Amino acid sequence: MAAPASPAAVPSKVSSAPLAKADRLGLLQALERKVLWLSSWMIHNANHLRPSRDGLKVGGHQASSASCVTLLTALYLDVLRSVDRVAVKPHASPVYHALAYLLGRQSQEKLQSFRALGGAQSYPSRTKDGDDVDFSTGSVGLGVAMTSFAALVQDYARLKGMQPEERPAGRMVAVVGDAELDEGNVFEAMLEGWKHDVRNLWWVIDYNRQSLDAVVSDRLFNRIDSLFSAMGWRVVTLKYGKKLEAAFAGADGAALRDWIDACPNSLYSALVFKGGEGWRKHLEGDLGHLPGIRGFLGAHDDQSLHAVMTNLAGHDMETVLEAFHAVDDDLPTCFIAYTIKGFGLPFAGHKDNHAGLMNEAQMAGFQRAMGVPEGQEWARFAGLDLPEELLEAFLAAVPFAASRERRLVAPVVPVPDTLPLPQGARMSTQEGFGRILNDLAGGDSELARHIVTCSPDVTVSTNLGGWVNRRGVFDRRERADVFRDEKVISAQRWQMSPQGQHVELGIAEHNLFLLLAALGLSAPLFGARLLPVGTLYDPFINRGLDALNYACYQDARFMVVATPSGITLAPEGGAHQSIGTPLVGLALPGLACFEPAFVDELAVLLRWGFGHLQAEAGGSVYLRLSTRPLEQPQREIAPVADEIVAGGYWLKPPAPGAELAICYAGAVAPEALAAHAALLEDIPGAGLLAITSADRLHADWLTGLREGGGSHVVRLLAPLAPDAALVTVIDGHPATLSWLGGVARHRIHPLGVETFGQSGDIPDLYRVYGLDADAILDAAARACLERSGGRA
Ligand SMILES: Cc1ncc(C[n+]2csc(CCOP(=O)(O)OP(=O)(O)O)c2C)c(N)n1
Ligand SMILES: [Mg+2]
Repeated sequence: MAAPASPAAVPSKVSSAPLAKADRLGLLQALERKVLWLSSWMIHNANHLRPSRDGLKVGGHQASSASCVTLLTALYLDVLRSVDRVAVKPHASPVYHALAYLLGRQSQEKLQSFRALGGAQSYPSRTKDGDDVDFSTGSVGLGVAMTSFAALVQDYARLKGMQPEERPAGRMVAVVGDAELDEGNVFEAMLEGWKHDVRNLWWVIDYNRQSLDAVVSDRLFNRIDSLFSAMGWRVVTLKYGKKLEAAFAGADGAALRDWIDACPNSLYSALVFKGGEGWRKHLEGDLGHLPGIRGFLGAHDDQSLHAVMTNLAGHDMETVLEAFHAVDDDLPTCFIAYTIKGFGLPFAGHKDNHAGLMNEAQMAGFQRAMGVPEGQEWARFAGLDLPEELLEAFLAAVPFAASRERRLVAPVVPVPDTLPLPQGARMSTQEGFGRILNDLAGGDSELARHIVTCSPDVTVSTNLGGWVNRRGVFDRRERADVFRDEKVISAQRWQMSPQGQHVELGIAEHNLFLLLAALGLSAPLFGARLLPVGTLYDPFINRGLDALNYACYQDARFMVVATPSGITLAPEGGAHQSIGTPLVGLALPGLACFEPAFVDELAVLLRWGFGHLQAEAGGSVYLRLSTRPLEQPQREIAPVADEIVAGGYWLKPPAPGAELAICYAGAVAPEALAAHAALLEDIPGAGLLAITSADRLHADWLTGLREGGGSHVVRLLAPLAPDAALVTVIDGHPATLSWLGGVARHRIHPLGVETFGQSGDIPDLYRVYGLDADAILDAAARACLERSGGRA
């Protein structure tokens, strides 16, 4: 087996719980068997015993689960405390649920309906599972990285005194599949974690040297080991268990160790699958000339030889416990635990076992071996030869479960009725955003105290500079602003300290969304309410999209302010312009997407957003802003504030029975206004609809259709003639608004951007891409022609 470069010594020190060490170990080993049984049975039940109605394989991962039974049992039933927060590798979901079941936090019914509607989820889910999952996992690599950002957020809250004093720091723990380390996002997060000097972080790598398709390269882990060390992590390698170590201590044991160290991963895996006979043949062939090895082989029958040769540390409870308990500081620590995929199951080590399921006969054999009587498959202690009271008492005293309620609550931060409205005749929404935050930063409101901003190296260019000048950059330590101290004039004052309220990230957008996910869960995870606002360039939402999706899936609450957007960012060209992001906003659950045109609309939305982040049935918010300065309307916004939040209002109301309306979103407002003014000569009743949120309008429309009671968009369009035409226009994909034609069966002429952008100025680009006033008028003319029976 490929040996990591620098196996760390594992000091021995075991738990100081009242039970004697040996008793405790025995109990944990018994429960470990039970966890293996329950996780395997749960999957078997779902696939073989529950009637199938659709002919689909239900699935579940018996091999991936078996691989980390010891690690997870040790963690949950002995090592973790209730303040710790854990991301369990996705395919070990059954192990997690089995442990929760033993701890009385999961019902038998949910286990029986694993992967069925309402049952335990295939991959641990914070929102869909009822048994206290800390971090959802599923898309590999994300849960791992999430723990690093959670560690950062814990420090942010602690250093600001936002957590109760007496609450100790928890450990953020990821149980990681080794192939998860192929995901680049893990390393992006490691680098960012190093910059922020994160603490209390444990990554426990289930090093079974198998991924989905294959056995991993022997040379890989030498690299990975050194990567962790280079980032300042402690690396603890758990390679061999006690039985193997004892064999190594025997006669010619060093040769045995050398043999197994040098054994290629593929051969080791194949021999694990083949069993005792295979081991014997290879050891006789390679080391049979050594008397000590001959003695060793003679002393073991095939079964016990197999047990010794597969005694890797990740399956040796005693070794695992020693390693975990030996760490008593807050240095980020990576445990590389050698394991066998499918350990204890018939397909252990087989390279194709990822999706493998035991068949009926194999399961029957496994059940006999586990000593679980028929009919008692779900019984918590059946087949364990320890008294039930002892097991119950042990489980009742598990430190992790000491606090019944691990999900914390934090009081809602009051939001004022209105936010300050920046004054100015011409302004972009981006500038308006920066000025509103700057204004908040200058005050002393509760709201401002709970806002935390973050940005992936675009803080200044997304207009957060004013806020950061006033509120400072977060850092574990006070750091001087050297440029300022040296009297070098700069508009940016970046004072770094634990009081800072801005987290500056490197460019990786993926990290931004993971940080927002962690910040956005700080109330339930750490009991500290934070109102996170993250800024980035709109096109780069796609760069971090899986992490954004992940954040929303967990119901983390945050605001994304994406600016600049669209081809309105004209000189920057196609690589910096966004087309499809409004559709992302429309399609992503849990994220209310808005595209205001004017700063007074933005102020309404920001205010509402801070409430929405905190509302029970609320969610996250995405504001798609622009750098294009627009003439600001001088008006009282309050009368339309609710409509702005609902997604749209008539900027120029249509006459009853009007035959045409222009519906626009965002920065194309001047073109829509100009076209509308020109149209009024021919179509005096034409309306101009400001769409502030296609997303909210659309969602509300569908709800209305399903549940009756109408919807905002139906009411908005009601004054128009039944055969009226709509010309929609957005600096984004036209499908964002084209659905409006279906609301009241109006004829629709959607304008927007369908091909990649390029450099230019706004007049040129809007002309080329068909968003200017002429394009809108052309579309309106075609619509009128259609209505009069002419051909477009
Ligand atoms: C982002 C992502 N890509 C692909 C998959 C499909 N997938 C599921 S498991 C897996 C291999 C996991 O291997 P490893 O992390 O080593 O887990 P284990 O061996 O413990 O099962 C893959 C590719 C996924 N879940 N997420
Ligand atoms: Mg693996």
